[in-house]
Amino acid sequence: MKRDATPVGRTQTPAPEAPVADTGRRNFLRRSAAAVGAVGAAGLVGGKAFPAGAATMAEANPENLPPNVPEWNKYLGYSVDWQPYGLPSEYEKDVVRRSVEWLTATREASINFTPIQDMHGFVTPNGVCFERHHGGAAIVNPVDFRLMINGLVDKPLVFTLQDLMRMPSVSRFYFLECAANSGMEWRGAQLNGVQFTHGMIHNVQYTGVPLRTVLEEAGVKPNGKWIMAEGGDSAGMNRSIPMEKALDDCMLAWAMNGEALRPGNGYPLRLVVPGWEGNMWVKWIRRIEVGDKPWFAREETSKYTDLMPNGKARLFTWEMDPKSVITSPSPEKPVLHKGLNQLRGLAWSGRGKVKRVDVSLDGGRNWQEAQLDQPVLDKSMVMFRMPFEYTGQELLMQSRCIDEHGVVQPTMQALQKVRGTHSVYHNNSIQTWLVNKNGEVENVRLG
Ligand SMILES: Nc1nc2c(c(=O)[nH]1)N[C@H]1C(S)=C(S)[C@@H](COP(=O)(O)O)O[C@H]1N2
Ligand SMILES: [Mo]
Repeated sequence: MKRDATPVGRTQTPAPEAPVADTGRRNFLRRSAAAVGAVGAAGLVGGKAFPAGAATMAEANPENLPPNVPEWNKYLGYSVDWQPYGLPSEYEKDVVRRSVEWLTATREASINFTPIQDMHGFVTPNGVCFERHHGGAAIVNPVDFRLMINGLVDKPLVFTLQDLMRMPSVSRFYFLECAANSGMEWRGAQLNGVQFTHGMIHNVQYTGVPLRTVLEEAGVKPNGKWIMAEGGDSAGMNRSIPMEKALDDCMLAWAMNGEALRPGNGYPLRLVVPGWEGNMWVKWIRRIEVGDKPWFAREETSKYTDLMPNGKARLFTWEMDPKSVITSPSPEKPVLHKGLNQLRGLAWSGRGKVKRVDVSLDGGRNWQEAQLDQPVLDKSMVMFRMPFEYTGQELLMQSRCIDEHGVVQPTMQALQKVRGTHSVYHNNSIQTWLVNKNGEVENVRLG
């Protein structure tokens, strides 16, 4: 009998589209029957429920199932020359970066999001690390690349990439979170997908030279208290960084996860500013100037400042506070089975190590301690896991991160008491997922 050659399974899953912001959505009222009904339809995108899970629910081809010998078991496979640079399985084609059309005016000064719902551990694969560009991704020929150090130094220097690579290097895992991550959610539950609410983050192993080594080579003058890092892209994006941080744990990195940086993430060289907002991690870096005061660049005055309730803007809010999110279940990862399931999520703190992650299944009334994957590293993501029982009841899932300094991830209500309602950046509040009676998961705000 001739079989259909089309593989069954993920290839039939429709490609997910960008989510629709429903600004009219009401905050979800705790456990009220009317409210539960009201949120039921809100997660629909173009008439389709948010994608994931469809794959698992697709029907298997019985001819491939035991006791039959499956198709791939019968024929010679591909040669070793088939993929000089390896790509994921065709059945993983939904694990991709996605963007939101209406979020930015152009496609060059824009952002895409990491599919964190599909991360199985704390390492983000290079091909799905989100990218944020202010003037498009620059394509730099490493032969023509130079890094210049000038300003308040004993000897201004110009380095080639090879010069830098000859210096003593280190490899370290760090998360990079854009300060705007979860920025839409200040206004209530907005985007129905964890990729979109929390996906402006990645966690990779960087290899490079400590910035301290390079600055010492140039010799910082006693009045050199700040550096200005400048990018070599069309935006020439630049930021001021205090000398203390520059000499502490900053790196000039040429590699991520053991290979050269990807062009979109700053090839051939980027600044790594552990724990601090992503904007400061200047990509395609071409110049570092040493000065005695900050530059008050566009990205630290007009942007990346926080408007407080008194009408004044906070400047220089560098550290990323403790934060966590459950990545499965999530709107993209519905609960498909009654009985025992495994929950997983990601946690991080720009202030140091994650000490503990608590999980609640009832909207924050009761908390249990989740299990943390090892190793737990400084200013790196941690994956947390917890088994849970699903019997078809509604659940209100939350996670909260506590870091080694005892700083606890706040509720949005607590955060707004301090920050007011005019912020865009630095939303580290607790996320709530409503798991409904069908196992579908919805982004909700507890009122
Ligand atoms: N030169 C340059 N550096 C840059 C940017 C940029 O547009 N140009 N974007 C910044 C912002 S806002 C963020 S969040 C991070 C994103 O890093 P990624 O693209 O590797 O995710 O890079 C930062 N460094
Ligand atoms: Mo950013």
